[in-house]
This record gives sequence, structure tokens and C-alpha cells, in this order.
Amino acid sequence: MKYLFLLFLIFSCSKTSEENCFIEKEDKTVYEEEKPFTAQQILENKPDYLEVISLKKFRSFRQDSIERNYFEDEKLEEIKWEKKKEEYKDFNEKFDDQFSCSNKQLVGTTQYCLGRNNLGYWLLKIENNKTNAYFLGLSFSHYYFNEIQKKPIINKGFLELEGSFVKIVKVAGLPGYDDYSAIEDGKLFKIKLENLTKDSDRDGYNDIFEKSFGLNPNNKDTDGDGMDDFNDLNPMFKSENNKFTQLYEMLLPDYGSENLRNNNYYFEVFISDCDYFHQISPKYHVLFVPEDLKLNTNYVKITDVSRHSIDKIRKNKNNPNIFYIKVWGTSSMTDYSAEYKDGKWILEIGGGYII
Ligand SMILES: [Ca+2]
Ligand SMILES: [Ca+2]
Ligand SMILES: [Ca+2]
Repeated sequence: MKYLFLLFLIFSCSKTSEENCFIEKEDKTVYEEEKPFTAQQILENKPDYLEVISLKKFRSFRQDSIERNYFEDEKLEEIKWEKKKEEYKDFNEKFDDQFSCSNKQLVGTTQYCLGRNNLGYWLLKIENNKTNAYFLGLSFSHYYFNEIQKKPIINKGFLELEGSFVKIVKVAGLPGYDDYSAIEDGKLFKIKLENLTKDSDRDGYNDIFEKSFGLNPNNKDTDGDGMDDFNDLNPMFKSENNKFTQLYEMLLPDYGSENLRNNNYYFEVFISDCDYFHQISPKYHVLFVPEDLKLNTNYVKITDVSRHSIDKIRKNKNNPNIFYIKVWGTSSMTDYSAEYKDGKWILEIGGGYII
């Protein structure tokens, strides 16, 4: 009886695919700008493994960003660019250009650099020709690391980065062109390498990465489909094949014929509760974030890691084979109508505009 009751609870709490994947009317949720954290709040919410030290002498955010963005003449810029390309050739080649890299350091025969991609900051390592990337779990919404680090970033078993607490300043009308302003300068951020590189289930992703995005740090195969997290293109959910997963697969951002299977640190992140969307078999690595902010991980709550989104499906009231669905990019929205005919989807753009 007790179990039956529990079962009933589980059933009544979870929404059906019908509710999670389909909408009746246009969703008119108004986006509310969230208040940026204060320095105090960033400190209160910092991960346990991070130590923050206030420095007396430091390079300010302003100074660092002015020098970083300082544009000399075109020729000099080109020389600088070529020099950087040459300096980071090893990292770019070995990591297949999945990161932009800075502050390279050699420790013994091991090479390190600070990497950045759309998910956030990473420590990259090349050791005996083997590569590893460790996610820092520090949001670019709150943390800024100086482009020019005056001291080595690896020091006595710690990763040490100088920088500031920052907030994102949205540029009105230009989504994706966020700017930063410093809240508090002169910080030293310290993480013990042992904590950073910890990979409890030895699947290739450090614990911090798995916890930041809702993967299981104690299980190589989070969704139990037989493919380990590192090599699973859709590591959070088991893939299925039905007409609606096919529709979502067709609407995914297309990166052509480029083989991204081995780009294990390159992810597209989608905010969706729709089971059909969760069940896709993509051509590159994907992660999903729950629509309910309360169910998000601490990292995703404060970090905008999603560049594209695909809405819920709207039905045509008169024709059960016609559906409507919207796809959002960083600066555009496309409205599709989709007809399911002879076992295939026919997509038509029903209008679209640039924001
Ligand atoms: Ca792991
Ligand atoms: Ca895992
Ligand atoms: Ca798996």
C-alpha cells in the first residue's frame, strides 16, 4: 500500500510528454532581468573548493581590459595574432580548436593553459602527448581572470588566477554582445589541483564539470545507455527514434559535415523539459537544462550557456499532421511549420525575423 501511494505520488508529480512538448497558445512569458550579485553574494555562493584572497597590489579589471582590447594598427595586430597562433599551436591542434587559450605554462614536461569556451573556464593540460581539460565551475557571470597574469598560473599544486568579481552589462538590442564591469578588483582565485582534476568515475570529465551540468560524477554512464559520458553525444538521456525526436533532430543547429564526435568539450546546451527533445541522437555533444530554474544546478542558475533554443510544438487545430515550432539563435528567430507526410517531415519557414 505504501509503495502504491509512492508510485501514485511520482506519477502525479511528473508531467507527461504531452504537457512538456506541446503548447496550446504562444507562450508570452516576459523575460525578467535578474539583479546582478554583489561581491558579498558572490562570496557567499562560491564553491567550497575555491579560495578567494584579496590582494594589496594588483592589476585592475579596467587596466587589463583596456590593454586586452587596445588596438594598434592593423599590421601590428596581425603580427600579434600570428604570434599568439604560433604560441598556442600545440593546444589548438591537440584540442581541435575547442577553446581559446591564454597564460600558457610549462611545469616539468607538462604544459598548461587557461581555456575558455561557451560553457566557461577550463584548465587545459598536455602531458606526454595526452590531453585533459578540467572545468573550473566558476561562472563568467561572476568571475573575471586577467588576460595578463603576472605570476605563473600553476604554483605549488594550486591553480592561481588573478582577477576580479564582475557583473555582466547587457548591451540593449544586441543579444550576445555582453559587456562586463568590475564589482571588486584585486582578487586571487586559488583552487587545489587535486580538487580540480578529481574524476571520481574516471570517465574523462572532472567531478566539477559533471556537477555543474547535472551529469553523475560517480557513474561513467549517467543515462545507462551503455555509452560512457565522455563519448555519449547525448549523455543525459537515452536516445529514442520516433517522429517527434526526428523533428527536433531536423531543427538542431547544423554544423555541416564537420565531424564533432571527438570534440568532447564542445557542447550545445538546450533549455527544455520535452522528452522527445531529450531523446534526440545528435551529431555533436549536447546537454539539457531544466526549464524550472529551481531544478537548475548552481552553475547553470547563474550562467547563460545556451546559444540556441527550440520551443515546444504547437498543433494545428484542423490538421493532426501539421505543427508549428520556433527555433531561436543568438540573434534570430525562425518560425517553422512542419507537416508529417508519408513518414517524413516537410519543413517550411513560416516567417522569421532578425531581432
Ligand atoms: Ca567524471
Ligand atoms: Ca559521469
Ligand atoms: Ca550514456
